[in-house]
Amino acid sequence: MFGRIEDIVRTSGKRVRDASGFTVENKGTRENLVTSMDIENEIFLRRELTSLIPGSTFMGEEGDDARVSDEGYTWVVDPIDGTANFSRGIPMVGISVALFKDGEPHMGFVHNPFTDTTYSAVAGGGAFRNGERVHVSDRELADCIMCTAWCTYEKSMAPGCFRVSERMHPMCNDIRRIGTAAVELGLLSEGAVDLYFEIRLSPWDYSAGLLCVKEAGGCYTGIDGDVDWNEPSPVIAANNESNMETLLGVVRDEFDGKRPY
Ligand code: LIP
Repeated sequence: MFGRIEDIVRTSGKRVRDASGFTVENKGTRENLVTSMDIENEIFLRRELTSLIPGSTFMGEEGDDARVSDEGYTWVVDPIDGTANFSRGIPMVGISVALFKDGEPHMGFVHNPFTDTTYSAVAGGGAFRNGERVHVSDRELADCIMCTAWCTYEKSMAPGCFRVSERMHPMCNDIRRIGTAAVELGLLSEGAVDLYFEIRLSPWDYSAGLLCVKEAGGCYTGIDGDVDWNEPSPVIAANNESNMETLLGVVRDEFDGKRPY
């Protein structure tokens, strides 16, 4: 099953990599884009993945409002994470596929077709990059690179995000804004980066990437408890508990300890 899912994800990646002539539209706010390739790839992934496991349900960024079921299998999919990058030809995008089993993350895949990189994980079975086992870094805070964003889709929350960056920057090595949560969490799982924070992400952005982080020995949390697998959530992730607690403390301080939406 693992190999067959990875094959489907990689096949969808070839379609995204070779796409041309796609249209770009706004979804809600001016900054929230959707391309015809997002929609086309979600249709492909929905068809192929639900056929793999008859009776499985599907939650996709571009589709209906399905929820992770407490029994059986649910796919949680972002057909192109980093749509703004994709629409501009910036080769940092992630096709993110998570398979939930009885309400918990079971398998996760994040594939960047432009770098031919696939992060993957199986619950209890470890995390991988192109089939090779990976582990988060052991860097202490002063040597950490943090991936983050400043809430592009809800810019009213940006000031708090900027303040988190302003406070973390002197404590760590540097900050990166790559524009795809899924790939940034994949980079955390392989030890390329060490911290991650966004105040508002959707389950399809982070479900696969957080399983990779956890199976690679990292940790994650929401702002006031666990991340939510069915609703948009803040996401704080790190290479170890100590660094996560430091980042979480700054985030909770800047957002009064609760999600601002
Ligand atoms: C994107 C995330 C990114 C976030 C963007 C956007 P999308 O997902 O991966 O980290 O900062 O605002 O949510 O919308 O391109 O699938």
